[in-house]
Amino acid sequence: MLNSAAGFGYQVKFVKNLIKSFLSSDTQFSVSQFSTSPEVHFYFKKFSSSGSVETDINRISQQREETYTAKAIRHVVNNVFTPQRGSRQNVKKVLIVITDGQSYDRADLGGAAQLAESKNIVRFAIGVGNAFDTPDARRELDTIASSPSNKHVFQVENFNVLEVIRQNLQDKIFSIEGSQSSGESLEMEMSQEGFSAVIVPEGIQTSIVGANEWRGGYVQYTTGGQKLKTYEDVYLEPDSYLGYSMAIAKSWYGSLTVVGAPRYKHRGVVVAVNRENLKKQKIEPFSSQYQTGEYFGAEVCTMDINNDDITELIFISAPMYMEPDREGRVYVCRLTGLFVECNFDDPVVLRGHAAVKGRFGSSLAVLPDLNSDGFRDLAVGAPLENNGEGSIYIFNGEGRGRISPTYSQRITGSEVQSGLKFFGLTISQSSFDQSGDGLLDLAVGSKGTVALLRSRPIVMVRAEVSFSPNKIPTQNVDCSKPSENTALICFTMTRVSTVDTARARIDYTITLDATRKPPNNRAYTSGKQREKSGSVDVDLGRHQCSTVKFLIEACPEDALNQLSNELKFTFNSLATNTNLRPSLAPQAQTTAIHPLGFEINCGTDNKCVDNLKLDFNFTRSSEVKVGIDELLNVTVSVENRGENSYNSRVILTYPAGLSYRKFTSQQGRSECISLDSEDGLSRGRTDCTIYKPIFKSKTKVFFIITYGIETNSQLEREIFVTANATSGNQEHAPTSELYKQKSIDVKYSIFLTFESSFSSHNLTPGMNNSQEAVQQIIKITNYIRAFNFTVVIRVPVKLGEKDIWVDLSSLQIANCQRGNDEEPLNKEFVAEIQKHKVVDCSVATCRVFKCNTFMGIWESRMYEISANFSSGWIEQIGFQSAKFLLTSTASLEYDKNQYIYFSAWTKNNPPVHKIEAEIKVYSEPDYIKEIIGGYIGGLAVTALFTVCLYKAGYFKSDYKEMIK
Ligand SMILES: [Ca+2]
Ligand SMILES: [Ca+2]
Ligand SMILES: [Ca+2]
Ligand SMILES: [Ca+2]
Repeated sequence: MLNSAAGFGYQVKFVKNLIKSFLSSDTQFSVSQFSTSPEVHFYFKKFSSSGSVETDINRISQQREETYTAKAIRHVVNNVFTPQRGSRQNVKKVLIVITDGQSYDRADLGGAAQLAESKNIVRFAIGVGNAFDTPDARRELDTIASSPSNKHVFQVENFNVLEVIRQNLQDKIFSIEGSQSSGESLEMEMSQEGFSAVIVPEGIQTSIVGANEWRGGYVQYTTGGQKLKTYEDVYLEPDSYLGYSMAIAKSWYGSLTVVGAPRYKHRGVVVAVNRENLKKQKIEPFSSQYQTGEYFGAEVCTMDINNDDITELIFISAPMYMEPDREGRVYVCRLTGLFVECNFDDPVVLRGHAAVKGRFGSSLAVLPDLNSDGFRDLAVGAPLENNGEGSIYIFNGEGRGRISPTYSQRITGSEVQSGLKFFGLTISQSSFDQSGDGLLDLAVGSKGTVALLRSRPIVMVRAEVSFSPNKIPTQNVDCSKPSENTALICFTMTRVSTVDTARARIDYTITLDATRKPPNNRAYTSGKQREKSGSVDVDLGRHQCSTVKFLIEACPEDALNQLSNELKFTFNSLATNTNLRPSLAPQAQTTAIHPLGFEINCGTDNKCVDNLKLDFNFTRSSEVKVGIDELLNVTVSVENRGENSYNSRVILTYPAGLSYRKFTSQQGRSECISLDSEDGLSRGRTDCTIYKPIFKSKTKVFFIITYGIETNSQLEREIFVTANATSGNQEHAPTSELYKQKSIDVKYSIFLTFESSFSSHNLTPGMNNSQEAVQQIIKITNYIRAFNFTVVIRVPVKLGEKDIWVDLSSLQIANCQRGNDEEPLNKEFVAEIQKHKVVDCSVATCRVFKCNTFMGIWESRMYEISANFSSGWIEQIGFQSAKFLLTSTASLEYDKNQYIYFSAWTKNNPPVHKIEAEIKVYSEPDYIKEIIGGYIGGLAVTALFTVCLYKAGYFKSDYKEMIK
């Protein structure tokens, strides 16, 4: 509708150009001019019959009357948009009103617009010049135009620039051409609707990838085709291609439409739209990762791995992502609640083979569970691999909502059929059994050909091993030879997927006692081998067995821990005439331990609780006499008062000075080995096994361990021995007695010899003033070991009331201390002396000298008693003429707790040595002195005695025999 106001020539030119731009399309035009009365210049019918109306338009002349816009609209609606005037059914009707907004029938504009609306006529109002200067004029344009007015009202400064809006108006008209409904989504045309589509609970959802200048989006329809919702993202840039790919993800909290826009900013983005509230999550790789042109989001797909109707994974492909050696990748994202987590920091990606071109990820399809492990699998197409031959990859879903990033299979186009091009360009989103074998098949598209790939049957193989006998005997066995056993190894193949026949060869290896490193294995086949291999052919449902004979070491040390025998097998499918070769289910256990245990007799609970009572003693020894005793016998007893005890042992420890000599079994079966202290500091250790391998219930052992004691051993004053009983049983009765420690005193042998001179003196009784010089030498020699001791010398000094010596104070012994004088026990000395002819400390008062000394081994020391006799004391004895002995003594004092005197015949008491002087009493004095000769004689005795010691082997420490 042209306004008859100013600028009419420009309006005519505008209309001509507008019509010209639609000439190639199926658009029809009618032109009217409005003033006081509207004038139709030509109807649709005329336009369609002539095809070009340029001449008609050139002939239009301006009316120059009043402006009645409402009246004109009503006229056009009622008289032009009618079938009689050539208006077609089921086409979009558009009314363009060019006006300056100054109509005389403004009050009726609303009604006129309503009338047009009721006939689904879309109205554009082009306001020219002053039309926007006044609010009334502006309102007039809004009233005329369809809503929203911002899309239907155009503004131009004046008529001569009408041309600038023509392109825009033309696009809008062009875009609504062919649409069924009016008044909305002018941007929907050219939308390429259906580029991708998904089925949703409400019906179907199709993408409109070209809508809004290729920003894209999607539309939701009911199954009946009624439009429900449209999703457009006005913030995306033009040419983003949102909707190029689309998938639905489901969670407990609702569902998402996952839509790819692979040309967004030339790198792509994926949008996850909440289907409830249309809230969106934008998914895009970090700027450090993305590549221009990678086509991120070219394909999206969602995977419910475990068939519980909840999506675990979302795959997003970027088929043009370039790596140095390959092209294309698929990002693996997880769905958490309604959030898509791609972890772009360290993304999980699926990749194909190295190839110059690959386009890996050009197609994605979630497959049924191909390998029958309970998890769905994924196919990814790479149609440009192998110079455009193409291939597809299979990735296996896994538990806990994951997918293995390593593909399980790659199928190239040439494997399927030679000459295929772009194999894997598409993969069918649903799989059915087309081959009729009950197994699902996979349709893969390539250029001009669809290939149907059959899936292989999946079978399961179970291995069983039984042993005969099923327990290794432990009771009353002959420990001199190994025991025999036979393993029966059986395999059973069962179907996992639908299949009637299947054959396979099983190659197996059994490793006996596999957890022990050779040569510690307790079982072996002939030739001491621990491994035995073989193979069997199996059919579906049938049991196939073979046997392996082997030996078990006789009475092994460890008869408690079972033999862990490992069976490994490999599966090699064999062809049958009807079926494809089977595959082994991935969950098949191809390695397993088949234990063989030892016989246990431990009651119904099969748990052995032993109750060991350990004790020991030192076998009649109350102390260790170093240098005297050569051996120490330790008697050990162990009793098992509970259930069978396994690998029972007794471990004794003993001090460094003892050395293991022998083991003597007294009762029961036991064996000991021992290791003496090597460094002289740590303790020696004796390790005894008791009834190896099983110390049965209610059994006892006794044995004696003999340790040698070296003469030069340096031991503590008290030594101790420990004994500890152990067993392999998990549990010991609480009343068990497993540990004992016992001590024994240690004494060191000592041995000394005494020698002294023998002197003879003649005295005349009654000559009180006569004197006789006396010199006695005592020599002490120390053998065996160095030690501290005291020599006690007792010298008679007084008989009755008379002094024996002239000057008592001069009686001294060098290096000795004088002690207290000791009174005799017997005061009646006359009769005693007359009877025994001896004057000693039993009848005389004696002076005591104590000589403390330390003497090394083989050292000697001499003490000298030197003084003058007086003769005045002799008279009181009543001798006229006689010979008697004046006897001093030398004895030893030492620490009796530490040392023991080596002398069996004195019961280990040290000797009391007598130092004797012979006194001869004559009626007449005799001055012959014999002192010197006597002294020499004494020394001769000493030398002889020493020679005797040597000859008897004293120096070999075997002097005990010699003394006897
Ligand atoms: Ca799931
Ligand atoms: Ca699977
Ligand atoms: Ca099939
Ligand atoms: Ca028990």
